[in-house]
Amino acid sequence: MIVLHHIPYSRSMRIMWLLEEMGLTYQVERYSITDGSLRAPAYLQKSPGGRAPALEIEGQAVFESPAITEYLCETHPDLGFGRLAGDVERIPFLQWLSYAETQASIIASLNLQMVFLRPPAKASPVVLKLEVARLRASVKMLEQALTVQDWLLASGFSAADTMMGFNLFAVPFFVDLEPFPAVRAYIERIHQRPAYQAVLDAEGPQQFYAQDFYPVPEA
Ligand SMILES: N[C@@H](CCC(=O)N[C@@H](CS)C(=O)NCC(=O)O)C(=O)O
Repeated sequence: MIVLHHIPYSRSMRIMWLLEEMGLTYQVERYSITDGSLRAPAYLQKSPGGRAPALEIEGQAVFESPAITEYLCETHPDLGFGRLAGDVERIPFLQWLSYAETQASIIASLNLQMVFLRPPAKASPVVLKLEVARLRASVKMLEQALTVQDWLLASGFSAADTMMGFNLFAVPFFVDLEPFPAVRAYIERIHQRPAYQAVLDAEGPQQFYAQDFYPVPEA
């Protein structure tokens, strides 16, 4: 039995989407970032850092979304979502798995400063401006890659794309995507995949962001 420990509309969406793409049967245990459930001793045994996702599979718990993604791809090579050792795309595949986390760390910082911080705490507009600029630069890199191909790898859709899906759900809340037509078309392609739609149906309306866009406040 596979159990996904999941926070709606978080990085664990990556794993839910990959499980859907793979057609695997799984159960979902839902958590909230704010209610302390990630700090429960039973959960810390599965994910010692108290983070989601964690995946219980074949009698063990795996945490870190790139590791879970790689493990699922390696244990289901026939499904073709990974690029295993020896594949000509092995290096770009691994790079995109990690790059998704590089970009997600900026998103996490912006979430903390723009969504979670409550008065009297106040984020620094200078830091926010820098973080948004760094996120925009990371989107520009995606734009360059996606201008020449439909998916992150030239050979087609892969688990590199399921890693990036969560990021591109979150990025438009902080960066205007108008100057990035290839990224917008990529998001459109993601939404057209039945497995991604199944995730959205399971998630229901997002309740994480209270507004459509978070502009950087004036200094
Ligand atoms: N590098 C980890 C990051 C996991 C992570 O930080 N997840 C967030 C949700 S997107 C979380 O669990 N946050 C809870 C907290 O920070 O307390 C991964 O990719 O799985």
